[in-house]
Amino acid sequence: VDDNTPPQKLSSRNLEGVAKYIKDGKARKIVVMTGAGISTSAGIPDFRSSDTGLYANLARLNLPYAEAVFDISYFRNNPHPFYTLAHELYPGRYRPTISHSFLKLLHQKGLLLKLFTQNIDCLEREAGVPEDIIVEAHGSFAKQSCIDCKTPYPHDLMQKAIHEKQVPHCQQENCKGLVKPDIVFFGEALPSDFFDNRYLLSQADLCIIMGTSLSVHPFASLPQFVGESVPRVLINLEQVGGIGSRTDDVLLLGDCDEGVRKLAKACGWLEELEALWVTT
Ligand code: CNA
Repeated sequence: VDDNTPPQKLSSRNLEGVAKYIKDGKARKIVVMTGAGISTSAGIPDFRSSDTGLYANLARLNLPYAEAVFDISYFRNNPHPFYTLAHELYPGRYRPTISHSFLKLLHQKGLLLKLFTQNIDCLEREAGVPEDIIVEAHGSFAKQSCIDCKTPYPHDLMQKAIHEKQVPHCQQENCKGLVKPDIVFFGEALPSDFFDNRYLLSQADLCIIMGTSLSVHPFASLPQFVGESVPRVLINLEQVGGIGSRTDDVLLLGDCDEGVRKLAKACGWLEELEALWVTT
């Protein structure tokens, strides 16, 4: 659509239009999709930003190609690069951003139907979004198991291994397989939770997409399942995933913390949001 095509649901295809739609009570089932960009201001690098992204900074791990660090066959042969990275990314060091608190605020207001995140950093949980609202599409550091017999591995031992930069092994007799956090690697299936909750996208009355390059499938296809005339808002440094092609798509290009502050302000929630974030 060109910019002159009138929207069907929104009064205008901009921040004010989205805020009015929310304030008028038309957004009661919001689905949010997030990626690494909502955690960069917490100090966790994303993958694909050209200088600061993880892939641009993996040379020291001597990988054959950057994605190998999250490749299950590579991990079987050499788990050390992943564990070096896990040591840096492991939850506990980072604090949720105001973008995470915005998700908590939507939940508190009873407006958040589901949050689909690609992030593995657990910051959505730490910001107070309940576990049953979150679909961790690429898993997370919350659990870990043996890659061979799938037996869960105790969390305290995992924390110890990460802290001591050791590679943990399965404790089952006759197994001794490698243990890995239940993060979805390239070559592994997504959790059933992802597929079981996809139907919710067709029930959404507003979709917000934040901090993702929408380049990893099948996650990247989620916005297509949102109803044709349902507003989709992209809060991201760059335009991605064809968002902008529908009549009610809104692009809020820029930093996502800034974007959620502006949206909260336009909804009359800014003070509440800042207060929530400070106490997280
Ligand atoms: P990505 O491919 O690295 O894309 C990040 C996107 O966010 C890009 O479009 C950036 O332009 C944008 N971005 C970066 N910083 C900001 C900012 N401050 N404000 C707004 N936009 C910003 O990451 P995706 O999540 O799309 O890729 C999916 C991978 C990345 C998943 O499998 C994750 O597991 C994986 N990942 C997760 C984390 C984490 O958990 N924090 C960190 C790094 C990578």
